[in-house]
Amino acid sequence: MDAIAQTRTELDLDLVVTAYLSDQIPVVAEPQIALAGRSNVGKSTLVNCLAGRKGLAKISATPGKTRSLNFYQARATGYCLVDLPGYGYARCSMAERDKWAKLIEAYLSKTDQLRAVVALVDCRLPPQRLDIELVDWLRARRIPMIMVLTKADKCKQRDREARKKEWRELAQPAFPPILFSGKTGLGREALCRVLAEAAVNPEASPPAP
Ligand SMILES: Nc1nc2c(ncn2[C@@H]2O[C@H](COP(=O)(O)OP(=O)(O)OP(=O)(O)O)[C@@H](O)[C@H]2O)c(=O)[nH]1
Ligand SMILES: [Mg+2]
Repeated sequence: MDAIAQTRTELDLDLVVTAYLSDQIPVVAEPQIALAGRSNVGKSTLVNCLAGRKGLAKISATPGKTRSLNFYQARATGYCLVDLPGYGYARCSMAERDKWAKLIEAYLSKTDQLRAVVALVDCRLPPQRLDIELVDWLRARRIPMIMVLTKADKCKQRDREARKKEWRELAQPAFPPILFSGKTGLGREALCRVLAEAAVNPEASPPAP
């Protein structure tokens, strides 16, 4: 199925691997796109929205729900989405961030197939320190970035556009920031198109070591 046809349907996502520790991280041959962002920002909700299946990824109003790397294979498109644990919520955030960084570094060192990282930020909030750290971290590793502004259904149109502009200037992502709502499906098709493009984009190939 070509990428355009795929954007009109649900992504056929299957959870194939869950890794809690670095030695559980698999070597996956397919192109991969990872989802990163603070706890509670809506990463797992986005997976479910793309798949059109509410119970595929576990979501929770309590931050810190996802504690593992979860690999979802998008069968028809041939790439993997990797739902990363959220970070930056616990009080001991330095230790938590250190753990997050180690797990992600372990992941990055095992794959040369990472094509891009989707950086999710909450549309309702001005850029947060942890969001900026993530963006800087990705930029330092030359990992192409797709910015997704989540919970757009809870944000006024004027504020949404202002935030989008702010992030475009701040992060200079590989693609224009996407306003997204897991509740209404806003931005879903645009994101599917960008994911399909990023997965095959030779410009967006392995990050610098
Ligand atoms: N209104 C609205 N609520 C959302 C949206 N996305 C996520 N939520 C809610 O935000 C909460 C957290 O969502 P999750 O998808 O579990 O967030 P996460 O980023 O995976 O969180 P961790 O696994 O802790 O890192 C849940 O209560 C969701 O229902 C959205 O687009 N709109
Ligand atoms: Mg989650």
